[in-house]
Amino acid sequence: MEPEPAYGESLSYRNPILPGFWPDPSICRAGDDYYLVCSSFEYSPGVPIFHSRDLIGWRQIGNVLDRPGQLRLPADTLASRGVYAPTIRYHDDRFWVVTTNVTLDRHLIVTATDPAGPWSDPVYLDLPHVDPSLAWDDDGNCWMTVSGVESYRIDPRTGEVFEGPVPMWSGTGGQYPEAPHLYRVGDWWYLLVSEGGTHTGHAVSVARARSPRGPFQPGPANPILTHRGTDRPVQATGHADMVEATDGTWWMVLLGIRPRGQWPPYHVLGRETFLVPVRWVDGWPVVDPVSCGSGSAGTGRWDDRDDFDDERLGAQWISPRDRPASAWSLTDRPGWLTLHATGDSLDRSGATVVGRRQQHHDCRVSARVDPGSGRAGLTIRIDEAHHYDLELARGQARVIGRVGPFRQVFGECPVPAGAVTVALSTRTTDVLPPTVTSSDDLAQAGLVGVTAAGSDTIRFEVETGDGWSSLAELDGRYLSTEVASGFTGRVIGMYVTEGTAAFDWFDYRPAG
Ligand code: 6LW
Repeated sequence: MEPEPAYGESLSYRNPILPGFWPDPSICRAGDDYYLVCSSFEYSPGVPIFHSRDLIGWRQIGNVLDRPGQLRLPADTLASRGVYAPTIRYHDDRFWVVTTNVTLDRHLIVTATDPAGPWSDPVYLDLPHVDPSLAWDDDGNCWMTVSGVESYRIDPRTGEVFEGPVPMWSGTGGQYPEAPHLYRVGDWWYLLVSEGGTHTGHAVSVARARSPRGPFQPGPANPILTHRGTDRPVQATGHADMVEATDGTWWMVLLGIRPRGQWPPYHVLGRETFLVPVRWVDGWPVVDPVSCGSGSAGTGRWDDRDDFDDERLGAQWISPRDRPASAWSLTDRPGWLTLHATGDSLDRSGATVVGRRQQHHDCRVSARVDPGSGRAGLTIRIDEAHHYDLELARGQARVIGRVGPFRQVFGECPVPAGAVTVALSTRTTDVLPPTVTSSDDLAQAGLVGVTAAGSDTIRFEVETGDGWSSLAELDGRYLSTEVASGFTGRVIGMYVTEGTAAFDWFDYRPAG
């Protein structure tokens, strides 16, 4: 007989279950199906939604906020503002998502009978705080909990507020008590709260009460999950939600980061989604620390080639701020994604960018691009002030780096007219290779951006007809959240900043 899997380290799945910038996960179950949503910030469409049958393999089935009537992210929306921390619940034969557009300073609720969409127009609630969640009691009352932590009794269909704020429980004293979720388990109402901030102090704590109104009694072993002060490879664990599986076991999804380099560590993939089993001990949830399993890539298959042959743009494609319908087309040139310039610089919001998340520390992206008579290429970005671009314009390819106030051209070469194939690859090392003991060795090994803390290198290549030419290798740490600040991670995109360009295909491949 197969031994029962032990909790934690030896589970047969690999974390993160969603690698890349998919933070603030919320999960629900409807029959045998699980659904998960994440924050999307200044990117549209908003609130990516995933489906799974086993909690481990996830597939994006759409985006909850995918039309202007549901989401507006004007060009002046700041990076890392926009849509925060959604919650998804299944209740009364329908799906409910509540979230906050912090740019509008409003919470909103949308519903759907099919989680792949369409989702309804929003009902807005002008209540304070972030991280709204919904729970229904036996009397049919709907409680919206928010950071703080407090709750409001509302009508989720109209947005009417009947009662509140009702103070709940604010954790054990850590900063930013947030991400509250209420669960009915047996005769108790459990309140899960995150505290300590969403970076390395992050923690998850629990309290319970006989009624959603409280009084809440803290658990005996808070925080029930934190990696603060440890050398675990996954850090900043928190912002958790729980679900009861079909077999009666309980599971927690949460965010974490995978910092690289020894000191100070930095992370580039944003806050990612992890899964851990929950045990119930003496009436309280217990979780073990989060590990990555045997590899750093998630269990899912994330390699992805888009030939732009479909009628609809895939759900993985996101754009900073609103993406006007006039900015892109799959029909102007059939089999190609055509992009029209809406702004003339990637240094300012408003430019046309269609991208996807970088999900693996080591990956390779290639694309075939016809810049026409304009200016277009591939960009890897955190925000408008932190991006590296491989740009094609008037028979030249060049690499441009923008970091904070600095902007520089790093490499240039002529390219043939018409469509050109370009590539961008990322390569990381946690520590120095053993053969490298001096800065001369570094130069010999062709390693850039390497210090005693390890490396993160982004390489840009172009296919000129005579094979691949390397244009530049840049240090990736400047495209990290620690440098750029904010809540997001890297996105790799196709862009145009002058005229009209067309992309025949885009290929994303985890390396190794
Ligand atoms: C979110 C807060 C947090 O509202 O980060 O991780 C904020 N926790 O709960 C943005 O994602």
